[in-house]
Amino acid sequence: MSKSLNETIAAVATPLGPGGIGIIRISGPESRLIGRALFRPARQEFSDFRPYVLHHGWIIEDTEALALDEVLVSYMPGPGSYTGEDVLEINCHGGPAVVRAVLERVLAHGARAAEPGEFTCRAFINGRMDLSQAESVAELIAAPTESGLGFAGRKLSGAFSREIKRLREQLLSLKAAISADLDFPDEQLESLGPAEVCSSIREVRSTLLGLLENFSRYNCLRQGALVVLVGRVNAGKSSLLNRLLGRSRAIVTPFPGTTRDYLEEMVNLRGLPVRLVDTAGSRAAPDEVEQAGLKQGEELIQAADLVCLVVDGNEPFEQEILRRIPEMGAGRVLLLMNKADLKPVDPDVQDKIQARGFDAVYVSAKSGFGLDALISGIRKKIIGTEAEPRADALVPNLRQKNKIQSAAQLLEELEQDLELGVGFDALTLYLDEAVAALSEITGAISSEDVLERVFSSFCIGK
Ligand SMILES: Nc1nc2c(ncn2[C@@H]2O[C@H](COP(=O)(O)OP(=O)(O)OP(=O)(O)O)[C@@H](O)[C@H]2O)c(=O)[nH]1
Ligand SMILES: [Mg+2]
Repeated sequence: MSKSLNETIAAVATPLGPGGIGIIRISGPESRLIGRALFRPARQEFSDFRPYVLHHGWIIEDTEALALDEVLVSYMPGPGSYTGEDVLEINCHGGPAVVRAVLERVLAHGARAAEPGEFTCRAFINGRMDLSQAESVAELIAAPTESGLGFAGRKLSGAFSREIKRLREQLLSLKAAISADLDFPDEQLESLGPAEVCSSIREVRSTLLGLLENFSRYNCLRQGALVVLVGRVNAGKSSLLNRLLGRSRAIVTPFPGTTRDYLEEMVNLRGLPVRLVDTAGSRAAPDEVEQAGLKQGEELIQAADLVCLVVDGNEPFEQEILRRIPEMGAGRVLLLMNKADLKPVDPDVQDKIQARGFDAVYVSAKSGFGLDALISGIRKKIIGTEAEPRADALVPNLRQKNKIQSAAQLLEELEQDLELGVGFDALTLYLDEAVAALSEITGAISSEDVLERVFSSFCIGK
C-alpha cells in the first residue's frame, strides 16, 4: 500500500461474470490522458472529457482503430472524487471477456493493476475519509443482512469516528489538566482532585465498555452465527431445518438414520444471518458411516454459537438429555421439544426442564406450531436479547474492538493506581497509551502494517 501516488491505477469495479454493465475504474494523474487515448467519441464536437458528464462512444483497439466495445465514460477530477484523485470510469458491456479486454487496453496505456482496497486506501491517504470510514466500505459490501448494513452505514457516515474522537479528546483534556497541575504546582490553577480525575476516567471507560458490549451482542448480525441441530435419530432435525428454510432441502423419512453427512444452509432469521447445520442423528449402535457422521457432529458442536438439541417430545423423555446439556454449556444450548402436534409434553418433563433453568421451545416441524417462538428463541440465545438492535447502535469491527479493549484496560489500570495513591505524573503514561489506541481506530495514527492489514481484506476495484 505504500506505492507511489504518482502511479495511475485501474481495476474492474464490478463483479466479474455476465452482467448488464461492467465498470473499469481508473484513478491517478494519467486517468484523463489514458481515457483520451482509448476513447472514440460518438459526437464529433467532443474535444475533451467534461467533469461529471457521461460521454458516449467506443473503446478502440490500438492498431486497427476497431471498436472494442460501446461505452459510457465519466470523468471526475480530484480532489472531489472518491479517491481524491482524477478518476475516470468506463461503463462497458458486462461480459467478462469484454470487461477484461477493456481493462487490458487501459493497462497497456500505462495504468497499473490496482491491488485490493487500493482505491479506498488512496481515499484515506488523500483525506477523503478516516480509517474507520474506509473499513466500513468493506463492511458495507460484505454485510449479509440489513442490520449489518446499518452498522456499516453509521461508520461510513462518520458517527462512529466522531464518538471515538470525542472520547479521545476527553482523555487529552484530562491529560492537559493533569499536566498543568504538574508543571505549575504553585499557581492557583483550577486543579483536579483524584476523585474528579477518577470520575472522568470512569465515564470514558463506561462508554468504551458499551461499545465492546455492542461488538459481542451485534457482531453476529454482521458475521452470522453457526447454529447446529443435533439429537437422536428421527427426532425431526431435518424437518426443522426444512421448516426454518421454508423449503424441502433435507431428506426426511420415517426411517431412523436418514441423514448421514451434515448439511449446511444460510438462513435469515429476522435479520440474524445464520449458518444452519443439520447433522446425523445419534443412536445406540451406530454403524461405521453413522460413527463418521457423529464425529463431524461433535466437531460442529464445539464450533457452534448455538446448539439446538432436538428431542422427539412424543417418545419417553430420556433423563440423560438433561445431563448432556451442561456438558455442552447450557448457555449455548436450546432444547427443541419437537412433534408437539402429536401429544402434549408430559408436565413432569416440562417441570424438570424448567427447574434446571434450561431454555426450551415446544415446536412441531410438521404443523409449524411454535415456529415464531423457535426463531425468537434462537435470536435471543445468540444476541442475548430479543430486542431489535437500536437504530443508532455503534458497532466496532474486530480490529477496532481490540483497540477499544486495550484503551479500556489501560483506563482500568489507571483507576486502580489512582486509588492506590500513585502520583499524577505516573498516570499520564496510561493516558498517552489509551489516546494512542483510540487514535489507531480512526487512523489519526496508523502504521504501514495496520493499513496493509485493513485494506488487504477488500475486494479489488474498491
Ligand atoms: N408428527 C410429527 N412428525 C414429525 C415431526 N417432525 C418430524 N416428523 C417425522 O419424524 C420422522 C423423522 O424426521 P426427520 O426430520 O427425518 O428426523 P431426523 O432427526 O432428521 O432423523 P435422522 O436424519 O434419521 O437423524 C419423519 O417421518 C418426519 O415426518 C413433527 O413435528 N410432528
Ligand atoms: Mg435427518
